[in-house]
Amino acid sequence: MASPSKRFRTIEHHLRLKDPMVVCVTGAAGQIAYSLLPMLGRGLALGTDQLIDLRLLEIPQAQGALEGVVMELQDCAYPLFYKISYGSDPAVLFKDADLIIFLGGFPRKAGMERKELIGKNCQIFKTQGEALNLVGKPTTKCLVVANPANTNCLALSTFASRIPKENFTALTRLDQNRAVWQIAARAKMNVAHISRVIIWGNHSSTQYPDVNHGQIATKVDETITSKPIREKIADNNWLNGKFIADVQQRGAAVIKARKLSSAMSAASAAIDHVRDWCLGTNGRWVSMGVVSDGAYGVPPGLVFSYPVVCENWTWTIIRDLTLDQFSQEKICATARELVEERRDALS
Ligand SMILES: NC(=O)c1ccc[n+]([C@@H]2O[C@H](COP(=O)([O-])OP(=O)(O)OC[C@H]3O[C@@H](n4cnc5c(N)ncnc54)[C@H](O)[C@@H]3O)[C@@H](O)[C@H]2O)c1
Ligand SMILES: *[C@@H]1O[C@H](CO)[C@@H](O)[C@H](O)[C@H]1NC(C)=O
Ligand SMILES: *[C@@H]1O[C@H](CO)[C@@H](O)[C@H](O)[C@H]1NC(C)=O
Ligand SMILES: CC(=O)N[C@H]1CO[C@H](CO)[C@@H](O)[C@@H]1O
Repeated sequence: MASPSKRFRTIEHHLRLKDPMVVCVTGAAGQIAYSLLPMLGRGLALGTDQLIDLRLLEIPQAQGALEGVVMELQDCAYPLFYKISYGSDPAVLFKDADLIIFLGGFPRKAGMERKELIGKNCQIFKTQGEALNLVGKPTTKCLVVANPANTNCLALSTFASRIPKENFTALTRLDQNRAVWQIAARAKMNVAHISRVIIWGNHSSTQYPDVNHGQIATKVDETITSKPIREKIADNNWLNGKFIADVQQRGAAVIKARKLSSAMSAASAAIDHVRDWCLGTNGRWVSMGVVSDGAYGVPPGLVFSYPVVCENWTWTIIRDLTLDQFSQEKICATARELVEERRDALS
């Protein structure tokens, strides 16, 4: 029998692929895109049977660099890329898109005020939201990665009001993945054993990585049993202190070491996010920035990271978790910040 990789490149396999989905990536000449596009081409986000009509968006000044990226993508010869196009006009590239991954944004420069950064990015997401509203399908799904991700996502959905709010999500999966690795390392287990670790709130240093509902599975003889993370790790000082701070500050630690912001891990998390949204989580909890309906006391309309389960492009918030006072305070603080930011963004 042919190996899976052989089958993947045969004409017989190719003839059975699903009709192309239109997938657009913005900021396509940037760092994250450079790691993300090969994963997309290998079918890690939408499945190895899903053809992709790929559209790449960049600002006019970056079209030269983007051409180079396109040449390399052609040279990867991914059978799943049915077509590759690129340009600088969102009204052309967003037309009939099924999925748009927003990586493009204005970077924070030294000495720049938070408000100025928010203003610059909201302008971008306003322009792109308006274009999407004109040419997008009502079923277009959007993932916002560019920072400030939660508020950019809110601005985008505000200006693309023809598309239901549930179709917009922001990335907090990177924070979840960071948290899960730390827990697994501490417990001397593989990450596959860890479940139900939650990221609440903003993708920033006020996010709250919550292990109170988390489990660690162990296999004893032939049976798999789960224990609460708190019981297994048995170190509340670490869990309530250094663990939370390290996850919150991880982005800054990577910048300090690499002199560049996280890109490979952000790309990998974005792929995880899309795969789970599209193909479903099969009951697993994952964290996503989604529009709040007031769940857990978060002001409605904010894009807030919640624990969700997904199936076939729909997400559902996990409800009725019991939150202790520590958790409530942390969730409240991150929500308060996002309310402020919404005010700045929409003013
Ligand atoms: N949510 C997360 O977990 C997470 C993690 C890491 C990085 N990020 C954010 O993701 C974004 C991308 O990061 P990166 O390292 O790839 O940055 P980068 O600077 O390498 O790439 C960004 C690209 O976006 C392009 N761009 C700017 N404005 C645009 C516009 N209006 N339309 C289309 N493209 C535009 C730029 O030309 C640039 O090529 C940043 O905002 C970063 O802060 C988010
Ligand atoms: C929310 O997170 C973003 C990063 O995505 C950050 O730029 C912003 O300052 C945070 N907001 C607040 C109010 O802290
Ligand atoms: C997924 O949802 C779409 C749109 O609602 C529907 O057409 C499709 O049949 C669903 N697929 C599965 C496998 O449930
Ligand atoms: C994920 C999600 O909720 N998707 C919705 C997107 O919008 C369409 C309507 O246009 C809904 O049917 C989907 O459920």
